[in-house]
Amino acid sequence: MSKTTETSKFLSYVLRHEPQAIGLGLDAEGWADIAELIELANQSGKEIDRELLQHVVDNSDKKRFTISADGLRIRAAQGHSTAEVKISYEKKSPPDILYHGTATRFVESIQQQGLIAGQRHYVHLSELVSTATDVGKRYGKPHIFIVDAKQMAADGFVFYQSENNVWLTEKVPAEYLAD
Ligand code: HQG
Repeated sequence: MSKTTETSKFLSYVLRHEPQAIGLGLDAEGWADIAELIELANQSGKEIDRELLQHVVDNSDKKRFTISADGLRIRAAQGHSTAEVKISYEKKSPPDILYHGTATRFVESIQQQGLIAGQRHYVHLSELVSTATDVGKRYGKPHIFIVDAKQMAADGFVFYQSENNVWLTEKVPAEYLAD
């Protein structure tokens, strides 16, 4: 694994899931102080400096991380599970159709229960089948669900879009899913 990928995974871990693993604090919007993050990472044996951090942020295929305009703070754009964070995403009207990629072994359960957020704060949906396919492949043979986002929005379900264009919603009941 390259140093860039390794650092990206480390950042996902501490900025989305377990900031306490290195003693890091995140505010409710998910922001960490970059100088503090670097110091704590180094103390825990991860060699990171500002340059490497910037390189990871600039080269993230999914633009997973955002650096604040003043250059002092960093956060993960989405995907959080830690209770410390509750990003105030802006509500946004979704496209008519969105996609969710999963693995074939989850299909039956999803058809029964709908899509649930699980550990994360939201269900993640994408505008492109290709993105959904890549997401599904992480867990096995991919299966794509088509989400009737237009009907969900009409029925009062709220959607958000993260800084890196992932669509988020709290759940998708089975009646809005097709495959
Ligand atoms: C599944 C990546 C059984 C769901 C991606 C998924 C994404 C159910 C898994 C982001 C279920 C959760 C998130 C139900 C949902 N029964 N299984 N009722 N409802 N599931 O990783 O959406 O590379 O927490 O289909 O690009 O796969 O990390 O969510 O397979 O945007 O930046 O439960 O992570 O981004 O898995 O992926 P996850 P996800 P990064």
